[in-house]
Amino acid sequence: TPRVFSGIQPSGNLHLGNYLGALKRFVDWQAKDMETIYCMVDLHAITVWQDPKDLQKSTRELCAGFIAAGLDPEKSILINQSQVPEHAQLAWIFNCVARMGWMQRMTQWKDKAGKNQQNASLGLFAYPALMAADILVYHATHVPVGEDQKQHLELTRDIAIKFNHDYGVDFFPETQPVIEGAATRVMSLRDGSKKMSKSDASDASRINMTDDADTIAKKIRKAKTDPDGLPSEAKGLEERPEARNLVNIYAALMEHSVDQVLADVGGKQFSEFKPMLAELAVEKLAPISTEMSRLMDDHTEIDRILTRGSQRARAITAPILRQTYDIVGMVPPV
Ligand code: AQP
Repeated sequence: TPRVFSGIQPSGNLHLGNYLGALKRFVDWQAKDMETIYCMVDLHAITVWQDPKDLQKSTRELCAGFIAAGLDPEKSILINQSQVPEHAQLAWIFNCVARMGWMQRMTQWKDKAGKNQQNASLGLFAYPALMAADILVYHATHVPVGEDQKQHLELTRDIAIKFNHDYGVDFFPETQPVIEGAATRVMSLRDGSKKMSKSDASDASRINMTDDADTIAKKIRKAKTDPDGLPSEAKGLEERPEARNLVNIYAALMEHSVDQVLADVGGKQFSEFKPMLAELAVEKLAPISTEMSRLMDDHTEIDRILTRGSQRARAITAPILRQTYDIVGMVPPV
C-alpha cells in the first residue's frame, strides 16, 4: 500500500497556517485507504535553540493538536521523531549522499540562517537531509505539506535518485509532494508578503490554535487589508495579497473554492466580511482548542500514544535501515 508521511515541528504554537496547509490535509489522507504516518519532528526543532522544558511541552501539545484535529492514533501512526532512531541514522547516510551546494540553495536555510551563516547550526544546514530520511525511512510516496516545503521535497527526490544511482539499486522511491487546498500558503495577518509563521515576533501576525474566541476575533479585526471591497471573482484579488489571504482562509475553512466564496461575498466591504471570517474561524477552531486543552490536562495518555506509535513505526523503519546499511556495505551484527 502507498504510504503517506508528514511532520510538524514542535517549535512553538501550532497556528492556522500549519492547520490549513498541513494538519487538515493529514486528516483527509487518513480517510483514504492508505497507511498514514505523522510525526512531531523534535530533532528538526532543535536546529534552532529550544528551551528543553518548552520543547517537551510543545511536543505534547502538538500531539494533542494532531488528535484534536481528527487524527486517530488507531488509524494513523503518530510518532515523536526522536523515539524512532532510524530517522537520525538514515539522515547520516543522506548527509554523505547530499552535496553542500544543494543545501546552500535552499531558501529556508538562507532565510533562517540570515546574514550570519557562520553562526548557524550545522543541523540547520543539514535539515533537508534529515527531512529526506524522515520520509524515505518509510519508503513513503505521498507527502502532504504547505507550499513552503516544495523545495525540500524536490531535494528529497534528488537524494533518493543519487543514492539509487551511486549504489546501483532501485531502493528508495521518488516521493510526490502533495500541496493541495485553498490555503497552501497562509500569509501573516500583518504583512501579506510574509508567510504566517511560528517564529514571527508579532503574535498578532498569526492565529494560534490555542487562541480563545476573543483573541481570534480581535486579530482578524486588526488584520491588514486594503480600502477596496471584495471582488466577485478570484481575478479581482490579484495584486491584493492581504485581501486574497483572508479570502483564502475563509475558503479553506469552509472547504469551498475561492470562486464559490466570492460568488457569495463579492461586493461586501471588509468591515462586513471580517466578522464573518472571525465567526467561521472560531466555529472551526474552538472545538479543536478545547479538546487540546482537555488532552493536555494529563499527558500520560499522549505519552502512551507516542510510545505505541514509535513501536509500530519501528516495525517499518528498522528493516528499511538494515537494508540500507547492507547496500552501503556495513557489516551487520551476527
Ligand atoms: N503559513 C503557512 N501556510 C501553509 N502551510 C504552512 N506550513 C507552515 N507554515 C505555513 C506547513 O506546516 C507544516 C509544518 O511546518 P513546520 O512546523 O515544519 O515548519 P515551519 O514551516 O518552519 O513552520 P513555521 O510556523 O513557519 O515555523 P518557523 O517560524 O519556525 O519557520 C509544513 O507542511 C508547512 O509547509
